[in-house]
Amino acid sequence: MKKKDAASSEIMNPFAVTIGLDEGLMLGAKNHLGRRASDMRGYYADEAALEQLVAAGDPLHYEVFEVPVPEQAGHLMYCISKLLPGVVGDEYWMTKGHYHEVPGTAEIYLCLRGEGYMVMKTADGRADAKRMVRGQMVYVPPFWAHRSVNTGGEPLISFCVYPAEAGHNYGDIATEGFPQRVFRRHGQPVIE
Ligand code: S6P
Ligand code: ZN
Repeated sequence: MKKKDAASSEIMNPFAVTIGLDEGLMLGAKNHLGRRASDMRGYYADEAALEQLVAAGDPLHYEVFEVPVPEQAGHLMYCISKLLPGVVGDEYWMTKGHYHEVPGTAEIYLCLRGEGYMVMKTADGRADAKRMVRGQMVYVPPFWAHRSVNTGGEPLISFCVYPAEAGHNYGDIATEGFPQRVFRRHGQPVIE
């Protein structure tokens, strides 16, 4: 079924939202997603190290805050993504990563704090990674799966914006994985 677009709906009223740029939060967020170590099973190279982390208290890995808008073409969804620092074995903490369910939709990430990478891939075999530091904007074009990786010692905080109808496709990435991964080698991030 074709999703409605904003033009076929009532005109909504403008609104404003306060964002904690350094804390990585959105005041009044109605959607708050938190993923813990135990939610990341199957994503890291060192499964035993992940299980140790789960057994040692199952710490929070990342959070996403959203004040939702209608999931209709014409609207823009936006969020704050806060990825905490750490390693699983030698692999830096990362998000699951996803394609968009509507694959021809792009996304903008503006890094507000921390350091890391936006790791990306296409289904036809292309791969890329862009550095994320405060003030750096990464444009994720349509058809590119994307994952953020925190290579620093503080939270990696980003503001993201994408078409509201985009949705998330986690299934393909859960099976395909990303060809590029970021490991700590001699204390430094290395993309392998
Ligand atoms: C949504 C956008 C972000 C991620 C968030 C968590 O399109 O890319 O809000 O959802 O960074 O990552 P993931 O891969 O677990 O959804
Ligand atoms: Zn996305």
